[in-house]
Amino acid sequence: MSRELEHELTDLALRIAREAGDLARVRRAEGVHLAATKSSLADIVTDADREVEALIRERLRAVRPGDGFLGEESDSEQGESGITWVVDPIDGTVNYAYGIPSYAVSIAAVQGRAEPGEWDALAAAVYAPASDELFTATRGHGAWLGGRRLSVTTETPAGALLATGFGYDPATHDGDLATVRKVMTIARDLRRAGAASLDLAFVAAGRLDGYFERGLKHWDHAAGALLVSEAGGVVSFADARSSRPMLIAGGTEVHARLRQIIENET
Ligand code: LIP
Repeated sequence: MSRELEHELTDLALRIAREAGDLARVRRAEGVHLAATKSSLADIVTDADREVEALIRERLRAVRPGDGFLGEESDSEQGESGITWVVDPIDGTVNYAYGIPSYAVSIAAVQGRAEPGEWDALAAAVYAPASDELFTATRGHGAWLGGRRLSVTTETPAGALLATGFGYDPATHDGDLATVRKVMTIARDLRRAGAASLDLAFVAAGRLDGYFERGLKHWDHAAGALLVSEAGGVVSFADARSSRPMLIAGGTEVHARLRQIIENET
């Protein structure tokens, strides 16, 4: 992969994420309409989710018609370039529907088989329209918030500020809360913001010391995971082959301590 192409992919992701985020912001102000529910009544999709993903897909196809596409709200497409775009048009959909300003457009370009642990993430953009913050990363060239280079935290003398999330299936909540109870032994406090891509962007920016969540979809974490690794952090999956793998992210020490607790909890 040429360095030039990786930077071109990041620039494309950046431009489209901003345009898509502006559309999401306009639709939010106009009023959000529920389009459907998916895995449960709590797992919703709005008209804006679908419209924003269609815009992203159209913009990508116009510039790179041979690439694959894997998005939350539309059919996947293989492509023949070896590059796949992994897209969550509005990550934090429930927040978006309720008017809580913690949502983001998440766009990642990956090379190889479009499976976490098998793909090479090349470029990422996570755009938070409500705060007008655009996080980007290019493989081997760092993670950035605008012109500021990002770094994960390395010391947690008062304990780690951690974030997590819960799935849409109420039957999984007891087990996830049991994990929270065990993880709190190393935490100063816990945040639950409701958008994995922003939780990962905040780990990359040093606003969180670590993040863990079971059952995320590829599009929830593809871009944010590259932000964390390019900011000097570590992202891994415990129970990688289970139906609900546990994503763990943080600086080296926090990641290791989270992984040890989570792997020893069963
Ligand atoms: C959301 C994730 C969040 C998780 C929610 C949901 P969505 O993605 O970003 O971390 O806790 O349950 O999966 O559905 O808003 O794209």
